[in-house]
Amino acid sequence: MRLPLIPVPRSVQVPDGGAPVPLDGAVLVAPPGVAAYAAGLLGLPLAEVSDLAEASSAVVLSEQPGQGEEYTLRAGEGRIEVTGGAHGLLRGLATLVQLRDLDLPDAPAGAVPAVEISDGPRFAHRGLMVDIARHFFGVPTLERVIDLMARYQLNVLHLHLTDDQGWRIETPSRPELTEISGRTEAGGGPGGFLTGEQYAHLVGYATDRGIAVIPEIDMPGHCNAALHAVPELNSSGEAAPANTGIDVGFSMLRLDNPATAPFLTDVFTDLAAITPGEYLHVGGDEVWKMGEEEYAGFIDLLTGIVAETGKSPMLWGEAAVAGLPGDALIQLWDSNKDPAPIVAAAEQGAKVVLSPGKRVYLDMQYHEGYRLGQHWAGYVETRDSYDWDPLEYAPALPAEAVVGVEAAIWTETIVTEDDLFTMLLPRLAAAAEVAWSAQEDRDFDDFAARVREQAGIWRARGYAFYPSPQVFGE
Ligand code: TNX
Repeated sequence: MRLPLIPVPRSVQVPDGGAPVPLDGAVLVAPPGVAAYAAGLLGLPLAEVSDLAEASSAVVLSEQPGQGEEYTLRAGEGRIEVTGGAHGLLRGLATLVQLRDLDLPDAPAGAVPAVEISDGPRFAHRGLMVDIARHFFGVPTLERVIDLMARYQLNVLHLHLTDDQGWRIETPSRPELTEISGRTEAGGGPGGFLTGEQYAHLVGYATDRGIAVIPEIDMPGHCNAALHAVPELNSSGEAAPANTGIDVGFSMLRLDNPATAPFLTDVFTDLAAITPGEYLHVGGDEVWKMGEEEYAGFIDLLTGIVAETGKSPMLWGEAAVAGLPGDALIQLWDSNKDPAPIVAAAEQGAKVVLSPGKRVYLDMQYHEGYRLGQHWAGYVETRDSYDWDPLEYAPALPAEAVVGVEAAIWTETIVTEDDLFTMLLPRLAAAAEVAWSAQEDRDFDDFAARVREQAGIWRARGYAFYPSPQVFGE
């Protein structure tokens, strides 16, 4: 039996004639770090190891320190045992939930087939960037995004929190940012922003699922929301008008403005204070109207401020021209640009995450004339997101510098939650498998068959998706 799991695990063995394990009536034994989350996810009561002898069926999670995200899952004879490090247990749980939810011929509803799985990720960074600046998406939608990410073994949620159209994160040192630019968005809608409390809730929700949140404040371009809320950032001293269009590349801060450096220090210090993770993303993309020297000065300033906060900087690929510190994480996105500066930075120790537009920009239209999305990087159908090898994508990069893959969804044209999930699915599942599974275990037709099985869960959970003809047929 081929199990329709996504991403495809490293090794799956289905013993002949093994009886499925019913979850109905099972008890759960789990270490404290994951117990509450696992009990909620599986809907099982917690028990002690000493109770196991009497339990007719049980799920037992046992933590083995130092195993990273690797896990094993064994189901049979009334027991489901998952072993791994703290994060490995979470990945094993994601697989267990898929096994429970899928309609499998050999297991009744709610039961898990007898199986032995041993699994672990190809890449350490498996991300999704969500732009909540062009159009705002709040806590309920982002929780549903995180749920989906957890289901498919993704582990980094990158939130694009600011852009020309709005400022989406409460920034205590500069309250006017959200008071003024929290109310604007592309197309003139009401906007919105995350309060510090809501943001902390999301970070906790993600952390429970083994997902790190990387917040981005995009500077020194893509900053009209700041120019609109903070007059002194403008050379004229007057607030810029709000921007509700979707052009890029026009706005920028100025390095010689005495208000600029204190502003950046304030906002990134505030951001660091609500970020338990290692990285702050400082942007750096598409500053089209700035000279090279001023741009490099900005990148130095930004990476210096991030260092002061004790974090490491993440930046869009073009920032590599400035020369980056060895702890930088570079997000390569534009396949048309010369990769030499990124290669040079990688040779100095920087790491690279791959976000090639023509593969994993999930705001690209599925096909010509599709009702959502743009197409500057091409049309991106499911197979485009799936059929590529990250290590062959930028061959000049030292392989050890490539730490992962990050899909991105920009929201210029994406307004509703259904729009968002229609663009994410099924391509996010493809990106997740690219990032997790070994290249030699991947095959598009096989993936498409598994997506058809997974779509039942999407329907049941109310996730909109694009019925790609490549997957579902014409
Ligand atoms: C490029 S990718 C951008 C974004 C746009 C996106 C639209 C990148 C770093 N910048 O500002 O939203 O294209 O696809």
